[in-house]
Parts: sequence; structure tokens; C-alpha cells
Amino acid sequence: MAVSGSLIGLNKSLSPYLTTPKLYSVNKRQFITVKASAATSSDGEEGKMTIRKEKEGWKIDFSGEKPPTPLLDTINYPVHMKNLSAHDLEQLAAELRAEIVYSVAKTGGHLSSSLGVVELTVALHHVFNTPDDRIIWDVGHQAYPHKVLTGRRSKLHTIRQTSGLAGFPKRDESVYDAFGAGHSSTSISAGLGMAVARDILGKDNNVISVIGDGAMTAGQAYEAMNNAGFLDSNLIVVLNDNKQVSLPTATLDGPATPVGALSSALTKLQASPKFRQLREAAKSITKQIGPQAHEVAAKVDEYARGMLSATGSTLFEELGLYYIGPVDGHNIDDLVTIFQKVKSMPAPGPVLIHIVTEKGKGYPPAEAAADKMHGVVKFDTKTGKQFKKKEPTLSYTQYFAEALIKEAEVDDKIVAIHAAMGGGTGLNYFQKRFPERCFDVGIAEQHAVTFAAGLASEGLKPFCAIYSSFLQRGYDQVVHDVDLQKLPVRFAMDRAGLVGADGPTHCGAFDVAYMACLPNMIVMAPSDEAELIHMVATAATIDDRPCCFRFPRGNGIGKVLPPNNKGIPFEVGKGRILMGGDKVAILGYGSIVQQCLGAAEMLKSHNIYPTLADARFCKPLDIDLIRRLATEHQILITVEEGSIGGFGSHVAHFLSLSGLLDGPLKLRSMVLPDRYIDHGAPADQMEEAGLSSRHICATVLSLLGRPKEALQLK
Ligand SMILES: Cc1ncc(C[n+]2csc(CCOP(=O)(O)OP(=O)(O)O)c2C)c(N)n1
Repeated sequence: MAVSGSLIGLNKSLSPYLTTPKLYSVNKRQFITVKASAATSSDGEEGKMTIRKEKEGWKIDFSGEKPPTPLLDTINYPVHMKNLSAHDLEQLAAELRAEIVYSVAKTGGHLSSSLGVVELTVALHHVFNTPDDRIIWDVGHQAYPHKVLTGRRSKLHTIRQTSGLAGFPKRDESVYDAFGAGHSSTSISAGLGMAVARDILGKDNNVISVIGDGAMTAGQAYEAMNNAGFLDSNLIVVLNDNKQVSLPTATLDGPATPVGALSSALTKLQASPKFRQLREAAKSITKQIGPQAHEVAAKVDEYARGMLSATGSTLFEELGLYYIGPVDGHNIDDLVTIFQKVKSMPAPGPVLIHIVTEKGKGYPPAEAAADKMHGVVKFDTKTGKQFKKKEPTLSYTQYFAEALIKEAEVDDKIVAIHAAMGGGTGLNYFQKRFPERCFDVGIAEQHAVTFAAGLASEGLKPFCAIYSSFLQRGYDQVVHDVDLQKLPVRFAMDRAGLVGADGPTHCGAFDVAYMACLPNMIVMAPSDEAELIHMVATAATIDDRPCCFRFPRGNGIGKVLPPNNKGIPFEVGKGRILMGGDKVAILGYGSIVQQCLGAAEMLKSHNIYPTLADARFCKPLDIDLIRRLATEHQILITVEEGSIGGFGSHVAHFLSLSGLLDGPLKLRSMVLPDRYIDHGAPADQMEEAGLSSRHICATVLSLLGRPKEALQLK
């Protein structure tokens, strides 16, 4: 196909800003360079332009207050940007970029992925008719510009906060969010489903899936492309190639080289000057001569595409997608031209438009940062310096990494695997210490699990570190490749339980339920960071079967650590009593034990002295401990930060089978409620979940027949 073009069908008389005389009665040229008043100028210099077009492109002055955004101020919905000129669209992109930087500086959140797709977002919303046309943002962490342009600008300052905008696209939040996301690599499957539904229902809207080169490393993306090539429905896939495949991290030296063969194939493609020249030629021919030149251009284009084979990058075409690219993803003119062209084709089938962007584009501190400022806390816009709180303790993630390094120092069979999450799992530290023994497999949790199974089957000791919610994606592999074969893979499940701002997509609610139902799996959870270190040591010794341990997002509680951070293995299947009492027993599983301790303290003021136990193991259960708690107390309450079907269910099952529920014992299981809990502050989430110390205390009081006191707590 020729990338040609009569650029953007302009109808300037309809331009929204020209039809808004109150605000913009002045000449349109005003928007080419936006002059800040002396008052808003960073240095008080009269007439300093805070957003301006220079020879090399648009520049934003981030040194002072948020610059004026006169054009963006006229855009509430995509319909308002239909008639903007190419120049206006560029200006809109610059203003949008400023809006996002200044807003995220105040809230924290995902920054650089959004900055990288500003031009793409503007071009998509200019050309396509959302919400009828569907845009599906893969992962969705780059959707901030989309949210701003689709009626949510005034709420951007609430993003990721309790009752505020979600950090990812969410169908409940806006009709413009065609598909919810958070986990990666789903956009092509969902887009294909929508395209086929459209065909069956006799509609004619466009479907556009936007997927990053990182998300493109997952198997599901290929499964979807393979199917798209076969079904031949009209579907547009935009591959956003910014050369960052794994989640970058600021915890170590900087981003790692992108993993996987796809990334090098894409690089080769972009590096081919011959290919690019041909593309340019095709473009300029059609631009100069107009639509009549299609045939010529198509030939040049076909030849150019032939080049792809020479560079070994025909993968997309072999899967049946029509490949267009590479395109400069920051050139709105080109993007608009191509989108219009593809949109006007009657039956293009599945098309893949490969765009090249820079993560953090247009914000110098992000461009320069080792991690491109992927995920940030509040920061100073001038310098990009983040206001990170000094915490007295490290994160659970770091204690895990530290403990694993200690085990690996004395056991050269230990290897570590993560799925594009070196920073998030702490394994970057391990990688630094043992570069040969650490594997970043890309966003490919299924592969990570079976790869670990392969390593285990040859006698190595793999630790597979995957967030609780992401491991859901590798579940069949956990069952079929690991547990069924009783292979000793150790699963370190970070972000277990509620996770705060990331919300329900990232909430580790289900791992206890999905792991503890497996016949061979040993399932454990530490109640604090010292326990975590011991559990890493325990896992290292379990050689005859798989095991897993879960730990939460956030920091340790300040527990005294074992010498040199080297753990001592626990006896498998044994819990411990933390506090002896009577009448009431509280049995916590995992880090929620801290809330149980808080509850026990509160209960003292009601003259109640419960026994408090830390289960440590969900499987095998410490049946001696549970039997004791059940027979020596009137009330037994289990508490866990996980869904129904987890620890409490296993305890109840054991108690019922052993007849211990046939007598006077009152048993209650406190678990996460049977609904998804929205993003928000961790304390708010805990309140909503009903698992705080107060809630535990209230449960005890009402079971003891003291409902008034219980109510007073609420
Ligand atoms: C299934 C799954 N695994 C891991 C992640 C964590 N994660 C979020 S963004 C990201 C990198 C995505 O890279 P890419 O798609 O190229 O987007 P970019 O951030 O570079 O714009 C990862 C690994 C996830 N969201 N989903």
C-alpha cells in the first residue's frame, strides 16, 4: 500500500477554536507559538514562550508553572479535534504533553509511556471516530493522553487515587475505553474479537489495537496475529516500538538490553536505510502527484516491502498481516496520513503499522533517565527529581532478592527467572550478582513457568519470581508442567494481596486458592520480612516437589533480620504461636498477621486476651496447631489477604473432616470480599476489604456476644 497523501481533509472554517470566538477571537496564528504572560513566564522575562515550535520540533519550558494550553482547553472530546490542521495537531500534542507532565508530577503514576504516545493518541483521535471506532490500549499504562482527550481531563489529578480515575483503561469509566487492561498482550485478541463481532453484526466501525514492543513479546499476541491472519477481518494493529521490552527500573544501573529476537528484528528493520529511502520515495510520490499515483507508489511500496524479507522481518506478513513501517511515531503528519489511508481502504484485512517512538519523549528528565521515568512518585517538573520518601525499612521485594542472593552464594544450582520484571521482582540485584544465573524471558509468564520446569528437570533449583496476579497467566503451566510432574520449581509471588494504586488488575487475590488446591504444591506465606528470608531458605531446601511463597507490596515492618540476611529453613508444615491467650484464637496467614497483632492489642482494652498464631503454611496445614486452637478455644478466626477458597477454606475443610466442627467451636474465616476492589490508597482498600485490625477486633467482639462494642469500632 502506498503511504500517500493529501494530508488531513482540512475544513478550517469548522475548526472548533475558530468557532469559539469568546476564547479565540484572535488570529489562528496565535497557536503556532503560545506566548505566556510575564506572570506565567518562568523567569519573568516578558514574552517568554513556554510551548513553542522550534526548528527541531516543539519545545516545552518545564522550568516554571504549568504553561497555558489554549488549544487543549477547547478539546473535551475527540469530536472537537476533527478539523484541526496539521500544525494545530502538533500544538495540541505539545500542550497535551505539558498537561500530563504537570499533572503526573502532582499525583505520581505512569509517565513516560504516555509521553511516548502523545502524537499517536492525537492522530488516532483525529482520524478515527471513537467511541464507535474502538481503540484498545495494550497494558493501558500509556492511556493518560487518551483519558485527557476523552472527557476526563478535569479528573486527571485524581488518577490512581481512591475514587479517582483508574490508572488503566476501564470500561466502567468511559465509553471511550473499549477494553479494560492492566495485564499485557491482550489487545490484539480483544481487537480481533471486536472486529469479528462487527462483521457478524453488520457494522462498519474500525478497530485499532495499540501494542508495545514489550507487550508484543507475549505468546498471546502471536496467537492473536496468527488467528487474525486467518480470519482476515479488518483490524489495525499499531505496534509501538520504543525498544523497551522489559519493565525498566530505576533500582539499578538502568534499562537492560531488550530481550528477545523480535526486538532485534525490529531494530534491523529500522536500520535499513534502503528500506527507509524506498518508503520515503513512495510517500513523496503520492504526496506530490495525488491519488492518481497510487499505482506507481504501490509498486515502489511493494518493492520496499520486499526488502523486509531480506532483513528477515517478514514475520508479521507471514502471519497474514499487512505490514506498514517503520513510521516515525512522533510525526503526526505521517501518522495521520497513514491512518487515513488505512481507514479509507475498503477491505485491508489485518494491518500492522509499526511506529517508532521514544519513551518519555519531549520531557528531558524522562528522556535522560535510566528508567525513562516509567512509573513515578510525585516529582519536581523542572528537574524530574522524584520526592521519594525515606523509608526506615526496605521493601519485601528487596528482602526477597537479598535472601535469594545469600542462598545462591552457597548453592550454585540456584537460578532465577522473571518475566520482564527485573525491577519489580528485585531480581535485577540477583542479575547483577549472578548474571549467568538470571533469566529475563520477556512478558511471557507461561514460558517462564515451563522454562523453570525444564531447568528443574535437569537438576537446577529455579526460583520463578512472578507477581501473584501475573502468575494467573501461567497457571496451566504451573499445574501441568510443574505440579503434575512434581518438579521443584520455587514460585516467589510478589504483590500478594491488595496493591493500592494499580487496582484490581494487579491485586494478588487468588494465588492461595489456585496454588493450595494443587496436590504436590507446598504453599507458604511469611508474616514479616524476617520470615520471608527464612522462607526463601526453606524453598531452597525443598527439592522433591514444587513450592511457593507469597509476600505483599510495600515495606517490611522493621523486624530484626537473621545474621547476614541468610535464612534458616523452617520445618515444612509447622506454624507458630505468637501470643498465648484463652477463649479466642486468631490464626493469621501471611502479612495480615500484622493486622491480627493490632487486633490483639485492641482487644486488650476490652479485657480479651486472644491466642494469636502465625500459620506460615497453608499446605501442608499444621494440623496439630489447628487442632489445638480449635479444642482449647471457643472461637477460632482465620484471617488472610486473599480470596475465598484459600487458607480459611483449607482450615475449615480439615476441621469439618476431623469432626472438630461438630461441637461448640465458632469458626469464622476472614477473607477478601467476593468482589474486585478498586484502586486507591492501601489503607482505604484494607478498610473496604474489612480486614483491618478494627474489623478483626469487631468480629471477635460480636462472636463473643458484645455487638455494641463491635459496632462502636466501625
Ligand atoms: C501479563 C503482564 N506481565 C507483566 C506486566 C508488567 N508490565 C507493565 S508495562 C510492561 C512493559 C510493557 O512494555 P511495552 O508494551 O513495550 O510498553 P512501554 O512501557 O514500553 O510503552 C510490563 C512488563 C503486565 N502489565 N502484564
